[in-house]
Amino acid sequence: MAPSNLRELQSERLKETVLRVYERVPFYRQLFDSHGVRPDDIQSVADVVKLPFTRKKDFRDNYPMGLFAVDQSEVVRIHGSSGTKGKPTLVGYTQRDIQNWSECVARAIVTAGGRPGDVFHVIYGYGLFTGGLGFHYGAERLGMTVIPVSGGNTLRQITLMEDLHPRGIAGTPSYVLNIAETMEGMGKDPRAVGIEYGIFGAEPWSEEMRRKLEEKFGLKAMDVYGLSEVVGPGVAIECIEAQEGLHVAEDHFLVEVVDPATGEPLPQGSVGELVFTSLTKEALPVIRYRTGDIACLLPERCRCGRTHVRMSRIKGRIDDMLIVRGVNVFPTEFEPVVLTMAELAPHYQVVVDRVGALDEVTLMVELSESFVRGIGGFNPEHAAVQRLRGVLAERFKSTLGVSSAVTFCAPGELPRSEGKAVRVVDRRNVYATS
Ligand code: DLL
Repeated sequence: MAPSNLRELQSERLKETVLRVYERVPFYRQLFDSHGVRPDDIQSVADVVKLPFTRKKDFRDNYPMGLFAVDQSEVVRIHGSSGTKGKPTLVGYTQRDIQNWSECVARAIVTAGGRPGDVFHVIYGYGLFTGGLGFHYGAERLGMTVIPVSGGNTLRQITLMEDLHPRGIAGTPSYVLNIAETMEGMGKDPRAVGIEYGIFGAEPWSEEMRRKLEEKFGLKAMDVYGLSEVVGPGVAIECIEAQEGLHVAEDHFLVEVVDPATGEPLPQGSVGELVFTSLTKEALPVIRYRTGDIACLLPERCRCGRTHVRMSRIKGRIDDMLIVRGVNVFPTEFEPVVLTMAELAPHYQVVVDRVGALDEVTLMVELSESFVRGIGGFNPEHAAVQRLRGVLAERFKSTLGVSSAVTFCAPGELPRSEGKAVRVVDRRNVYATS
């Protein structure tokens, strides 16, 4: 769609959404009133900045269904945030919402190279999490042959992949890497499955992880972004043509980037916090939802020809940001260093502790099996491991600007993910007295 037509469509839909929440959701009426905003102040997308923000806390305070704009009897499905932190957030969909969402996911799958008739292996968890069922309905809508495997049971995943030869897969990058390594451990080559495209998201990952997944499976890896409060997967996806930036489904979701500290809108291209306003949702419209995710919008038109704006990879979450001796670091920034060193396995955790008033960061990382074999067994005191410690410290200093302590683990020692990987272990509050 030409950008000017898109703006018109967005403006119409924004006006409808604002009116809908004002009339139907007491929370929004109060919020708008307290900010002195009336629905007819909003005449076009440019007016979105007049609206107040909403946050995760608003979902918690109105748990379970206080933000819904329809009667419960019109809600055909409930999902929840994966709740890696605190209580889950519940979200709901009308029949029409499910149709629109499926349409978004179907379009996302096509953008990533999927076609009707493809065998499509869904590894995202089925259940309250939006990943499994979100992809499932989108893939069915597209007319794919969907294998609803869900997460876990790695050996069964492998058998099904070997027997059904999916053209496409969708799952968290950390778990799909885990599947590849399990296959290699069994003497199998993941490339033999013949997967052509993988749709990876739901957790932060890096270009190095993309290269690793592409190399192991011989597939093309695309990044998919979404969050339950907004809809689930399908909010944005990379195209297979460029694999550079994720096209936002702008006819359904209005995206802004704001300064995380002040909430001020930032010019296109600046890095800040993503904020979404839904444009077509019935059951649970969201107005200027502060995602906590850090990214930027890419102003240039994509070479695939799509006109929907692209966002960068997520650089991290505001609440995961560490301040190590005054330097801001996202835990994901460790990944590129870890994944490019042959001595290390691609499994790591960032442990944060507080020593006095300062954050101390320790990277726990596994040595690779070949390296351990080469030095005659796992021995953190070995001279080669000590040398490695020095090399790593230097790389962290030069790429992240901070030094971090490193604890080497034996191959297989760190927990493996079957869904979203736990990359940060925060010990700062363990000793807090309450
Ligand atoms: O993770 C929805 C989803 C399912 C997206 C399947 C992609 C694929 P939640 O459980 O509500 O929903 O978690 C949303 O996960 O705010 C981000 O912090 C993070 N996240 C999601 N996709 C990406 C991504 C689903 N591609 C939260 N890169 C979001 C980095 C991501 N972080």
